[in-house]
Amino acid sequence: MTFHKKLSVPFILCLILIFGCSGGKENETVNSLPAKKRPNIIFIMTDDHAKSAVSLYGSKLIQTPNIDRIGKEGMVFNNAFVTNALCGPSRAVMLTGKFSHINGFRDNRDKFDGDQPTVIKHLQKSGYYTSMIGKWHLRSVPQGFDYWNILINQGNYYNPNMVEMGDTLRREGYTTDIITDLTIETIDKQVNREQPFCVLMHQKAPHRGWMPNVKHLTPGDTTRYPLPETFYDDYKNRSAAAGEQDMEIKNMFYSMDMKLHPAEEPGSGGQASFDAKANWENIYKRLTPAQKEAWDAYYKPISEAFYRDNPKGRELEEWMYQRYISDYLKTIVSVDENIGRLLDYLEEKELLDNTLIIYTSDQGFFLGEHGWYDKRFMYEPSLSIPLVMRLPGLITANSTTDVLAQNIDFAPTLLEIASIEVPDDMQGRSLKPVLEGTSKDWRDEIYYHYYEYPHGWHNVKRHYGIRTERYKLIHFYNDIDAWEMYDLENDPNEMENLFDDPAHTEKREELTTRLAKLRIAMKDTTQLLP
Ligand code: SGN
Ligand code: CA
Repeated sequence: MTFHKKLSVPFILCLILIFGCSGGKENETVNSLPAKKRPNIIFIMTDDHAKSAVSLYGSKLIQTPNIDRIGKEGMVFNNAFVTNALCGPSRAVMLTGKFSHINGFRDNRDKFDGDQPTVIKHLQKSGYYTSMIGKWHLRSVPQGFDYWNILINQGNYYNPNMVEMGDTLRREGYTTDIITDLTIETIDKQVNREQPFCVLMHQKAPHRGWMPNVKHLTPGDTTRYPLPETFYDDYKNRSAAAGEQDMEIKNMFYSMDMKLHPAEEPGSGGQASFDAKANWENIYKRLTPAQKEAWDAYYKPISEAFYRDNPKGRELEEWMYQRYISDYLKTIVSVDENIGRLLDYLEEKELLDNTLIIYTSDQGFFLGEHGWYDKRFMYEPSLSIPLVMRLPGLITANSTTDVLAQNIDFAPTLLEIASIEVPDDMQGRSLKPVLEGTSKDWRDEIYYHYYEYPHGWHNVKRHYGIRTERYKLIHFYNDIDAWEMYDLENDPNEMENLFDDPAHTEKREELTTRLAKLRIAMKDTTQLLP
């Protein structure tokens, strides 16, 4: 990796304020365990990685041997979910252990109130060296980190500008590799210290744009991926919310999504006012001459064949699906190989025995289910996240769990594993007893609330809901008042809304009452009016 140009020096004042008062905490502990006995923490989070694209969950699309290794040497969570399937909100939940309506970050327009307590601040205060590398997306300056180096906003797949403690640098290379390099460098500086470390490694991949590393682009590649059963969904038997979204693959952008050149833009891409072509030109311009050459060698023949063959109707839709999935998965190949590189490094430095490693994603993603890409809905593909954790001594290898876990649980889990008392106002629960195999009375329902409407991308209406082991109830509100209920055992693809089915009246009443109670218990007083 080479660093070139120093572009600007923003945030300096904030840094002086933040870092000027956060030093000198190295050997402080707030509990009986000496700091060095406490495990290090590596929290790896990707952006938009669907469970269906992880081989240990039985993916039909990809092999992810290194993510699988974390799971096989630790615990696999089969039922892990988010509270709000959008990037910024998920990150705010992870940091605070509180729902969006409490931490104040409801949708991607919000600015995270960094003055509030976070798991990172607690870890730092108790003696951990804390660091954050990669996608931040919370719009305020990171607080509570001894070191941070973040992408600006969504960041770029190639040659990203990154803000390192306030200084912006353009780094040359592929971002997934760069974030991993920086993580390893950060850990390497901590290896011989008594102080435990906690690093958040937040990859941009596999977020939209889906730009693979050129080394994974083999011209002439003809791999075909299976279409999901529900690809040609007609959205009947559901509320209007499912039909009125703007996240159908057939409307994707021809330029930035399909990588066609030259590209007309027949679809809305989820946001008709967005100038996709100009955006794509700016992204392409950032590539080095060598990257452009390898890029064009792969994508130019694809464009030429597309315009020559001029597919229409279902042939076009399926072509778009294949194009999308092919690039999406290639970005995950890089994620996985970099995790392998990180694991090898940890093994070489003998850090594997005393480091908690977590792999997860900020939410799930639609990979063609219902004809969609993106997330937001409380439906299974976006509500669910991959989640694996590894810490020998605490977690028995090859263990799995079906408990209903949620990203709200990450903060209390890290605290309890670091022997720090979990503050009463955190709304999640520590998963430590689950990891140890001693949990009793685990929750039997989870709560969800999505807010980014009518502004923002993809036109998904506001909604909240409850999911139990078997059932799900969702209320869409704002400019609609519609309910959906699913039996996940008989209808795992969520195609039959049972809300008005007389045979399910009793279940509907039960879930409606439970959801109302859950809203009160979670202190969600959001107005449900337009
Ligand atoms: C971008 C994407 C959207 C995506 C949001 C939120 N458009 O705006 O498709 O839903 O991010 O994603 S893009 O054309 O600019 O890529 S999130 O993961 O950050 O919440
Ligand atoms: Ca995301």
